[in-house]
Amino acid sequence: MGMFEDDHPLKGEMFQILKPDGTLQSGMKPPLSDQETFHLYQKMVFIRLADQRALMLQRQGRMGTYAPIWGQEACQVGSAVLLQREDWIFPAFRELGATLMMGIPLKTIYLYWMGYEEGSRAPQGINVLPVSIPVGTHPLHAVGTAWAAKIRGDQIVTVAYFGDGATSKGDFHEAMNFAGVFRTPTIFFCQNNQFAISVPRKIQTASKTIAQKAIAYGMDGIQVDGNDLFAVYAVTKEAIHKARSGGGATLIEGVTYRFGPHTTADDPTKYRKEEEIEFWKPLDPLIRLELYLQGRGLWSEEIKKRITDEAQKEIDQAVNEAEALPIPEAEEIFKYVFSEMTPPLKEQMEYLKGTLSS
Ligand SMILES: Cc1ncc(C[n+]2csc(CCOP(=O)(O)OP(=O)(O)O)c2C)c(N)n1
Repeated sequence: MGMFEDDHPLKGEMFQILKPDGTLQSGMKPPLSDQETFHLYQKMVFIRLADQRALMLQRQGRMGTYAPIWGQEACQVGSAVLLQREDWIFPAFRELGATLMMGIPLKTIYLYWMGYEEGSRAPQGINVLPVSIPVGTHPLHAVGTAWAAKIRGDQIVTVAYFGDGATSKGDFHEAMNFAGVFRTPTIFFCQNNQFAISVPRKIQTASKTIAQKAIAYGMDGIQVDGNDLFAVYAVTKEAIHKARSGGGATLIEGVTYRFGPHTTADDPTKYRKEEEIEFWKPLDPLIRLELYLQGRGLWSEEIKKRITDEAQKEIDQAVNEAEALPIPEAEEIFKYVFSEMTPPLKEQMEYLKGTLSS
C-alpha cells in the first residue's frame, strides 16, 4: 500500500518519522542523507534568524508590519526544497521560509514588509506569486495554474500554502473541488498552526482533522507532524511524485504551532495561555533536528554558533541593502493594481497626493 492509504486521514494518525527526542520512529528511515539534513538544518537556522530580525526591525520602527513564521520552519523547508525551477508556489503572508527556499532574496521579502511594491516582484525565473493578504484566495490560483499546465502537457506542480483559518473560506472549497474533478497537479499545504489570529483550531472546523476534508473532494489527504522535517519531506515528495505522474492533487495538513504573534499588530497573551506555549516548546522543529544531528556526530554548540554568525552576516547585508533604497512614493500603492489605472484609483491617488502636500 502507498503512503496515502497507509496513513489515511480517517485513521486519525499523524505521520511522523523524527520524534521530538531526536530519535526515529521504529522501523523508519530518514528520507535525507546526513549531508542533506545538515544543509536543511542550516537553512532552518537562517530562516529563524531572518524571521527574528524582521520582528526586531518592526519593533524599532524600521519595518511596517510583519507576520512571523517562528515554529513553522520544517513545514516550509521540508516541502519547498523539493520543488523544481518550473514549479510554482502561491504563498499566503507567513511564508518567509518557503519563498526563501524558492530563491526570493531576503532583501525583497524585507522590502515587502517595509512597504515597497518592489517587494512583491519575484526575480525573473523564480516562480513565486506575491504575498496573498486576502485569506484563502490563492489556492484557486494554484489550481488554475496547475490546470493550465496540465492542458499544455507541462509536468509541473503548483503548491498553495495557507493556514487552518483559510479552510473556512469558500475559495478553499472551490479550489479543492476543482482540483479533485480535474485532477490538477496541485498540493494544498495547510500549515495548521493552531490559530487564525485569536480563533483556535477547534472552533475553526468541526472536522476532526483538516486532512480528512480531502476525502469529500476525491483526493488524497494526510496529516503530518509539521515540526518534523523528515515527515514533511517524505509526504511532500510522495505528493509531488503523484502529481507529476498524473495522479492529481493532495491536501497535506502540517500540524505545527505559531510561537510568535499573528503579526506585529497582535498580542497573543490576550487569547492563549503560557502553559500551551510550554507544551509546544519541546516540539520545536529545530530542537529535534539538533538532537538528531548531535546523535550523528554533526551538531554541537560551536557548530551552531558558526552557522549563526554566518547567517547574521548575510542577514545584515539584506537589511543594509533594503534600507539603502529611497522611501517609496505614495503613488506606488495605486500604480501596480492593474496594468492601466482605473478612474476610481486615479481619483484616490489624487486625493492622497493632495492630503500629503497640504
Ligand atoms: C478575506 C480575509 N478575511 C479576513 C482577513 C483578516 N485576517 C488576516 S489573517 C487572518 C487569519 C488567518 O488564519 P490562518 O488561515 O489560519 O493563517 P495564519 O495567520 O494562522 O498563518 C484573518 C482573519 C483577511 N486578511 N482576508
